Amino acid sequence: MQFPAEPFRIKVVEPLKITSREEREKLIKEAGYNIFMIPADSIYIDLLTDSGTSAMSDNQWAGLMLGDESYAGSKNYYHFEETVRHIFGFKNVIPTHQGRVAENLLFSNILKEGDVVPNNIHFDTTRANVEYHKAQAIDCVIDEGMDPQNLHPFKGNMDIDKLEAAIQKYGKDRVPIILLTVTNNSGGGQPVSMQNIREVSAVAKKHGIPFFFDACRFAENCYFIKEREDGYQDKTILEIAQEMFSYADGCTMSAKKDGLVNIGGFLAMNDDQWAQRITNMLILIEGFKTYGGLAGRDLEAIARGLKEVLDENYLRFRINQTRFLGEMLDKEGVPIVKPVGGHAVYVDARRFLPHIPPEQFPGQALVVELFVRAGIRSVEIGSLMMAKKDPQTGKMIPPKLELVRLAIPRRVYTNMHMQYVAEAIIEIYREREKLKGFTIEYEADFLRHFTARLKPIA
Ligand code: P70
Repeated sequence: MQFPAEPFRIKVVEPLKITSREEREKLIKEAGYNIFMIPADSIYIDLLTDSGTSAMSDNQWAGLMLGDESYAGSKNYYHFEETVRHIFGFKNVIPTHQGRVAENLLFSNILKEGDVVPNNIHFDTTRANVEYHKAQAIDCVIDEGMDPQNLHPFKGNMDIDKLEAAIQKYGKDRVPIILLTVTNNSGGGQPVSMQNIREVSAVAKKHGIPFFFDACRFAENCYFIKEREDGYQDKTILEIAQEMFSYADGCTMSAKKDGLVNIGGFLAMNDDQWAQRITNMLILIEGFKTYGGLAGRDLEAIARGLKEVLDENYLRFRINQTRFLGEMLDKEGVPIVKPVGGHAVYVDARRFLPHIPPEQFPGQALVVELFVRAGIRSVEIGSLMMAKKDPQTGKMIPPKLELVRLAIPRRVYTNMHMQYVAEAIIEIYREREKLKGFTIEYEADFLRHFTARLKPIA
């Protein structure tokens, strides 16, 4: 079978607007060639992010009706707490309205100026939250994880030597926490092996440093372990998750990914003192400890989503849908990051458009063309989003990779949608010499990709 069939059927539909090429040309021009500025209802297939874009199940929607909106002690909180404890195993469960608040609360309570936080690769918001506290975010992923062609099965693994070297260099007193992001989003949605998790945990224990997961896509990581790592083929996803989290002291979580909800997150940890300090701050900025910025019904949807995401039929479909989109592209020679990760396919724009230099944003050229030609929204992760400026000359220092991410929302699009996406990209690939680069007309001082205005090079 070419595709794994969807393990769900459609009960409610959301009609999609089909626009003409002329309409899309006008829209993107008005948007300053910035895909973040396009109204979502003018997009046919939206692959901007897999975060908060999941379709909830009938069971989750039914759960919303059981929302207990009591200020304190909502019954949905207890269901949520019990579910998180069962899967993640951590004693204290602190709800937040999304992942970056969990990060902020954690770092506000443990980081001080000059500290260092190692991770496989920090996601942008994690890095920003570390740096906001005047600490340094260090990426210690294995070298294979930075090579788009390397077929290592666990490209999200932490390089244990790099981790040890960082602890040696800065001293363990300046490393208040070790993080591990599963799957490794910034490296292409690549998994971390259980063996590697054990090794990271051993290093953390040896030095007495707490070890936390950034657990957004934990279930997808567990599926890869089951598929690829010896000894896990006969274990359930729940058993794999429980083992994985047993090696750590806590986690931050954006439930907008593997929680299968549109909003929500949490922090969970074993240490009572940390939990108490963080809870006090939660009450200051998010709300009481039994709702943390969410409604009771949201907590119910998360509790139900966390159980559903462990379903192996769901995960098999999920991971294979992403993989098959990647394989359709790969078969036609379109350069992509391999192996395909869990939540997205990443097109290698540098090899796709070698005639467009990084200063002219090859990834953005592809993003714009994909929208104009087919109404598909993707996102550039290259020189527009990630470049740094040389402080002396002001010249742009391009990042290592020029990528375009096609992130797949969970349970939202069918395989036929994926085929449409693949065909559009393959068509563009065949005519790739025609694509031209862009220059920047306006940019903000930081996070410029969100608001930049661009101009096509004639
Ligand atoms: C994404 C979104 C969010 C995220 C994450 C990891 C590993 C924490 C968070 C923060 C963000 C995004 C990027 C581009 C376009 C739209 C959205 N990732 N850790 O798509 O969680 O958003 O709940 O605060 O991936 O990768 P939260």
